[in-house]
Amino acid sequence: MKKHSYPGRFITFEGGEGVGKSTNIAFVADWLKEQGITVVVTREPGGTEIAEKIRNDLLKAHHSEDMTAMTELLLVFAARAQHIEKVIVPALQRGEWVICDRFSDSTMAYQGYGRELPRADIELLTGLVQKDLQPDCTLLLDAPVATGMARASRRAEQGIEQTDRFELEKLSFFEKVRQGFLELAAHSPRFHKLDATQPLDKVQRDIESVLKAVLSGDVT
Ligand code: Z5A
Repeated sequence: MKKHSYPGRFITFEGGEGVGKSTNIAFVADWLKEQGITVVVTREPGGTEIAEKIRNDLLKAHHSEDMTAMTELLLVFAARAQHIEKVIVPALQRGEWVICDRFSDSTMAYQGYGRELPRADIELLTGLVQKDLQPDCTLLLDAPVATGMARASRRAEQGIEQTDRFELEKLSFFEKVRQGFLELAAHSPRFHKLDATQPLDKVQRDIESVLKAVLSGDVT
């Protein structure tokens, strides 16, 4: 896929549950604003009214029937089509930086590696929905599955959080997802894999180095 030609930058955060995506996105948004950059923070699935409705159905733990893997895949892309056209591309056209919590690498990792849907189908849908849009830079926060799960459950104890449909999956599912992310990162120069088991301030110094490289044009 060729690079997009919009004046803004598109940065995505990827990784398993509880690795620190939301925490570090807040840090990145503040850091970029300090550099005088206008930032749009968004997430997938979601980011628009319609896409958030699709998210609710995707994450709802119990439906009266099972959701098939193909339905899940198509819902993810339906939400993404709306998100790209209504939020991501307009912001990039205005020259803003879009920081997105998950994007289509999550689809390849969860629906491709996790659910074992044909990767060629996912690539086909990616081309159809994204056209020439791909992230300029993807920060993969990597940690053992158990570490992310422990963090997420500690966070859940502190607030009111409902278990979502993915959280009902077995450990082996999340191991396949992690492996998927690692394989994607190994084959694409836009990925920056960061060790998310480090103390938060060290993870943030690592993220800062990547962002400085993006700003100076050394990356992408
Ligand atoms: N999904 C899919 O299947 N296909 C797709 O295409 C897309 C998504 C786009 C919703 O994702 C689900 O959608 C997701 C995959 C699927 N399901 N799963 N699993 P989500 O992003 O909304 O949910 P999530 O992945 O479960 O994210 P999360 O639990 O919100 O985790 P996080 O944002 O990465 O972590 P956090 O909230 O920033 O941090 C967790 C806790 O750890 C928190 O208390 C922090 O203070 C703490 N923390 C963070 N960093 C550190 C460090 N370095 N040290 C110690 N403690 C830390």
